[in-house]
Amino acid sequence: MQFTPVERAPQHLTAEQVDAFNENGYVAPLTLFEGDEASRQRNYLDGLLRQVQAGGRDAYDINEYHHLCQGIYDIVTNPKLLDYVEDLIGPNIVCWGSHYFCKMPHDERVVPFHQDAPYWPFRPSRAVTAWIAIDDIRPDAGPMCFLPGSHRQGRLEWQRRTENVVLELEVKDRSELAPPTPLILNAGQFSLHTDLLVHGSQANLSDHRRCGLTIRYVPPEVWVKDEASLGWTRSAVICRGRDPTGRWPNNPRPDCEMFGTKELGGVAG
Ligand SMILES: O=C(O)CCC(=O)C(=O)O
Repeated sequence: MQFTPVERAPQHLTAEQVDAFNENGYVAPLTLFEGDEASRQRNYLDGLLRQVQAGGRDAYDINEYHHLCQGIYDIVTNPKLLDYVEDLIGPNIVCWGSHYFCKMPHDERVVPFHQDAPYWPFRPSRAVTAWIAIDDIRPDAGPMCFLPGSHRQGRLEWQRRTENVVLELEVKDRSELAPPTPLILNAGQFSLHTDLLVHGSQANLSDHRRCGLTIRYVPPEVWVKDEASLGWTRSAVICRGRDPTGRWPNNPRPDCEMFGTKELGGVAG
């Protein structure tokens, strides 16, 4: 499994940013929300979190709700975000996943350094993740860290790590890879990274929440490797363009805020 460099002429990213994506495996910082809109997005997450916590669930549990919550659907399909994604994967864009990686203050769990591709049953490896800062991301709050250029190694060997982690896969040997570069962002800024880039994050030892919304985008020619993995496609949204393969479901914009089977109410506005 190898990284395919982006060769298209960009419309919204600069040629230098596309070169940086090819060279480093990510591009950042880009800006999606500013001022009041960034605050509105933070308030929206606060509302979702209140629901999660009231149900005794974990802050990381806001996973795969973009086809159920209008507020998340609207981020996933935001035209400005899609303009940048289009420059990397082309005019037909499917979103199959979204997940708030919400590290609460003093959360000691780490995200071990990993590549995304081995977690997922998709072929070929062409996914791009948008990681949108919902909070200001401070150096002491366990920011996401990228290992620049690691995507050019192809798929790396991994091992399972289970203690004090949010995700369990870990790249076995980092000795030949570049040191981690922390992603320091203001709320509303975001990065785009390829699914072969090694990345992870440390504990949040600060008094501040550190939340990023990840959104997984692929061109429609990417598909699951076998029938048993079809569940991974079930919450898909065709965000832009069309699906010439006719395989991807296209969930419509929800007209409310559903969380599990419960209406959230009042958190989208
Ligand atoms: O937010 C984090 O710390 C990790 C996120 C991550 O692993 C991803 O976006 O794929």
